[in-house]
Amino acid sequence: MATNRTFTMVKPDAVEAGNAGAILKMIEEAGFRIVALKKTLLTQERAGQFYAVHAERPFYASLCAYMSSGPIYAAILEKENAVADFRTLIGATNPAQAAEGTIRKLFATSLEANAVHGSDSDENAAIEGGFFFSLTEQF
Ligand code: YYY
Ligand code: MG
Repeated sequence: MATNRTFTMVKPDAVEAGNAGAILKMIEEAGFRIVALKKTLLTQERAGQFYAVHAERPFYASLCAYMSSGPIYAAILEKENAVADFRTLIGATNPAQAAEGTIRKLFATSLEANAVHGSDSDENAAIEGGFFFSLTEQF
């Protein structure tokens, strides 16, 4: 069966709360293979580069401050239909609207501090994975 890849971050709120392990366990149990994984800290400038697509949005400055407020886990994941299936696993952006049993429903604390990132397309998954990992780290 053909597989493809997505990219995720366990965001600062979830790492701070000690939920990174539980979240990675849910991801593996949902059938995703961890291709690459690291714990790291974004500067505000790097967070701004990662979320550059949102630069004109009113929440951008706060989002960049939040995403650099503490360590994150960055990971590349592989599965059949990875991008769409991972968006289903994490739930809606706003945890108040996320379905029962989704990662954001279980672990997010607010719209901004929503526990995890998930890529929105195959193209962005490759770009975002490359933001954190060299090709020799992706196996
Ligand atoms: O892809 P996803 O993370 O579900 O949402 P995006 O619309 O790409 O927004 C990125 C990020 O920005 C979101 O996870 C939380 C934050 N955010 C916010 O703080 N306030 C909003 N009104 C929309 C998004
Ligand atoms: Mg998005």
